[in-house]
Amino acid sequence: MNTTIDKIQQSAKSELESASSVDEVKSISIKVLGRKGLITQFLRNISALPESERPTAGKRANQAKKNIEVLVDETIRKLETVSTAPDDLIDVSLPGRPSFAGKLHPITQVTDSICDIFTRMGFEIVEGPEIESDYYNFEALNFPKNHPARDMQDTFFVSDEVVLRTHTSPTQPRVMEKQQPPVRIIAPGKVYRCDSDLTHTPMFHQVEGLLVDDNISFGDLKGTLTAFVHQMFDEETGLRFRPSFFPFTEPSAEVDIRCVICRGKGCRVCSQTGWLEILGAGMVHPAVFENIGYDTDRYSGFAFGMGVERIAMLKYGIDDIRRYYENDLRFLQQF
Ligand code: 2NM
Repeated sequence: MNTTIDKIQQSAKSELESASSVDEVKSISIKVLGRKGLITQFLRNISALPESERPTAGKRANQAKKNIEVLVDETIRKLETVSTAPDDLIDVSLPGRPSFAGKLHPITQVTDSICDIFTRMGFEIVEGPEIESDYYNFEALNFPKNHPARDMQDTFFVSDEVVLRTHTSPTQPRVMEKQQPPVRIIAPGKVYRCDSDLTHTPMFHQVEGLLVDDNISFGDLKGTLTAFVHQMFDEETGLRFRPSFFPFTEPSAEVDIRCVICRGKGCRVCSQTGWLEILGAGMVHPAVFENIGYDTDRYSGFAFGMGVERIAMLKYGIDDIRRYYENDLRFLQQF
């Protein structure tokens, strides 16, 4: 009799120990403790025992039942903890999520390298307002009242006398008004023109330079810009100065470099000419110095201006300026 109840308890215990799911535990529980289970059957059979053994057998069976119930509960609790554990635990062996490192916009990078080159040649960086008076944007720079650049088609007017600057050069008379030569400055920044296509955006970036001192010649201008091009592109890059016209310089020149794509053979980028226009320049017009009050008998100077987007397009071989402003990370992350 005792051996039977011991066997039931023993085998229930070992089955529960090796159970791997809650369902399995439940079926063990039914098999042992259920209405038709082993313990119930055992209790029903007690009447067949000699009378003297019945009380002890009953007590032992009930004790075994309680023991197994406790084991069932414990086993279920253990299995439930294990099965929810993966959600709560941190698996330190998994690779980490990559962190996203930000970087400077390609136009900022190119503006910085242009500024670095001129800073090493002794130029100082100056900045001015993007909302500018008609006086500094045009009048002081010798753009006459009827100049096409002053037309509504090209210039964003804030009011009759206030514009979004169309170039960064207004910064320069602002500096000259406050100091006598020598002046050696570059003015980087945003400028605005009412224009939009493959090579023009209504907002773009310029760097303009100005140098004023005794005995400044066109040779100084050529030497300075040649040094710039050789550092910006490479030492082998050829330059060409073509006569041109700007209201604030006389003489004026347009500066071309040998095509960085085909090296001068002729290709789509240089329209088969072998040359790429990269900046405008010239000797500062005496009328500009007269507006400031500089002694035009003593001082001369040169000035130049370049579009940063254009330089960046040539440097990186990009054919659509709008790529810079679409905020497409697949494009921007390449720089
Ligand atoms: C250019 C081309 C030629 C220029 C002139 C001046 C100033 F203020 F000195 F008169 N600043 N920048 C200049 C001259 C800019 O950009 C295409």
